[in-house]
Amino acid sequence: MSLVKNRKDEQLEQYRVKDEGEKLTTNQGLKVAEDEFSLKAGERGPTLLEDFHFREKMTHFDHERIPERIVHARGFAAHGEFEVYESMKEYTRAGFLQDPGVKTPVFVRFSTVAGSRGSAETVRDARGFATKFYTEEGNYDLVGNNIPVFFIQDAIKFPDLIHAVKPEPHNEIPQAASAHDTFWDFVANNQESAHMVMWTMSDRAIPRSFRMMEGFGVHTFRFVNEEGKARFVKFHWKPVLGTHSLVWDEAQKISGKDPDFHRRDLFDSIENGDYPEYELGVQMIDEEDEFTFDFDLLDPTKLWPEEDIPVKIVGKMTLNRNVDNVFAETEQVAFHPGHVVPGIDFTNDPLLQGRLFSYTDTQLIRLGGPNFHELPINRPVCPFFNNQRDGYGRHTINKGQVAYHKNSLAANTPAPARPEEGGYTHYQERVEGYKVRARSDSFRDHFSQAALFWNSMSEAEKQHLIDAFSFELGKVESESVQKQVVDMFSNVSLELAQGFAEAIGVEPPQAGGASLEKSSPALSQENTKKSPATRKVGVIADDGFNSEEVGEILTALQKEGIQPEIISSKLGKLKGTDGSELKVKHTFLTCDSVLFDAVYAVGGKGAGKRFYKDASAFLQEAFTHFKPIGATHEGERWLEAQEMTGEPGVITGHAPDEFAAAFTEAIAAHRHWNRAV
Ligand code: HDD
Repeated sequence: MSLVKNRKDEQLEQYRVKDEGEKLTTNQGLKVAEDEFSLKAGERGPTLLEDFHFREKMTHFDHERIPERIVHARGFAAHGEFEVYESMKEYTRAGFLQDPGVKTPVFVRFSTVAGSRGSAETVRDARGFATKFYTEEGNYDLVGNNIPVFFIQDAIKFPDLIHAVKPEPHNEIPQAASAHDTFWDFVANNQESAHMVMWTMSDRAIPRSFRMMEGFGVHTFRFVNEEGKARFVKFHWKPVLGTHSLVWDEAQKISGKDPDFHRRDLFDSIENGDYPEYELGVQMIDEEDEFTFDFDLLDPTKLWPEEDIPVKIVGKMTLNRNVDNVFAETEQVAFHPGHVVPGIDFTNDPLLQGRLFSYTDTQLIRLGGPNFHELPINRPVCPFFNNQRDGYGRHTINKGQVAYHKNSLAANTPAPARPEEGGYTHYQERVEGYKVRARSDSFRDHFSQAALFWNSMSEAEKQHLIDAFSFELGKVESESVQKQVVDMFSNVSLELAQGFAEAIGVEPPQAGGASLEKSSPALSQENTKKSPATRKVGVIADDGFNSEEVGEILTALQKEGIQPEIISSKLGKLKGTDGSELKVKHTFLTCDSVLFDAVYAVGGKGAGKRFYKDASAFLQEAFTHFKPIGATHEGERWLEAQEMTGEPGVITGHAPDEFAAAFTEAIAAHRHWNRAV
């Protein structure tokens, strides 16, 4: 655990308890003399009701579970800090965005959306990216996803969307997956989902790591400055390591080999001191320009192309501390898009408006009452005072006789604050209109930005999209639904619709496709940052490895922040040619090719037939997942035998320093799509 201290950390310290080394007591503080046998009438007799220790222990256990989140149930979180690079005073009066040098404590929870709390983490899904800033003006929550748009335009449809994507109610299948009839039936009959579906069928929905995905606030919010001038704003998190994904076959296999893949990655990185970092970016549009775009700024199925409206990078968040207790912190944390601070305000996006109701409502059932803000993880670091009282689980002991406003007995306190004292004032937007249940015409174009996304993809990414649609629709049983989906996406791209129609046995459409030619290079992961740092390399070695060469190469890789882990046929230590040793971390039985970013085949004189078989399977799988592969000595011969030599991203046959440099570059490239597999 890091020694970093900040105000939130100090606050949490009051609640931390270490039981180790203490005497066992009841919750009333009574020391307990025996904890293995219940109190009985005779050694073989019935248990007695008066056994208060048994009753208390059992009752607590019986009540240990709370309802899981209806969405985003599977999540993992960490603490950190945010610091702004330059003052944002010109745009917003938000205190935490004013002073470089001021570190605001944050708590970030990443999640999948559809799966239950115990589901696998590398499923195809959007990822939640929820950040709580513990600012001096109160908590500010940016409750976003790793996808910049949403499936629906109006919150009233959220229960329908979620009912459709969750396991089907008659058999509770499938878990944490959208590859089933009800989801695709929803998509085809709610075509506003087209754009987000393009994202969930893309590589974005199978991130390599929580550390390597973008975050988006999705909605258009408002920044308001000291003078009361407002601008529309969209929020972005940009991962310093770049945005990288798994391949689908690999993601599915990881779900079985390590269902905790993403939390393990986050937890281990923080423990190693490889702190995940994300830069905060904002896109801003002046209020006067609200109607100058070919989409509606209030429509949450639309993004603002970064080439048209640049992302201004304004600060950095560093996650530097794991939680002490997952239930107390990660499970009990309560996010809410309505937790804002002065200088940040809402717009009339109908999805956002509905969210502003839903989040408190869900905490009431999940956390059992209206005092969830008093839980240590949810408490602001600034004091809070009001006339709210009582309710389940109340901790605060409010003194005095007055709990109402206005009053004279307490000199009319706690008193509302004026804006200059930090009081929140809502942006005074002029609104008028008839009371209607309707959708604006400006929300009706569902396909242009879906086509923009398609146009922006590289060839490999386009193929992944076709494959993903083919997989998902291939699992749908209703031919009618399959056909409707083909028809729907022929409005986005004929190539896409024809590609997956073919694969699922539906007559491919002959006409269609959007006329849009525009693309947005920022949407393609081909153009993301590339770095070898923190990449895991499986090093396959056995006794008799070439000590000098391997030693030099591993040191060079580690210098670049690459993390080699030795894999062999058994645990223990391997002896090299000069007697030096390598500690084995995994055997072929305890790990798998899919759990590594790259493989380095070292071999060793001791490697027999069985070893060769295991190593070959490992390499073959890495090869088909387009991973960087390096090989020296016996390893090189293994690759030759499998005809991998010379393929892109396969590094062999150099002097150790040249090999290490070429392999590092191949690792930084992430995957080598132009390989013949
Ligand atoms: Fe939501 C949780 C993100 C639309 C209702 N949502 C939740 C979480 C994230 C998001 C990251 C997990 C927070 C955590 O880690 O505890 N939700 C989004 C985004 C949306 C969105 C980016 C679209 C832009 N959500 C949305 C709508 C509704 C909800 C339209 C309902 C009207 N969301 C909820 C919820 C959850 C939730 C039911 C479940 C648990 C919770 O709130 O605390 O209230």
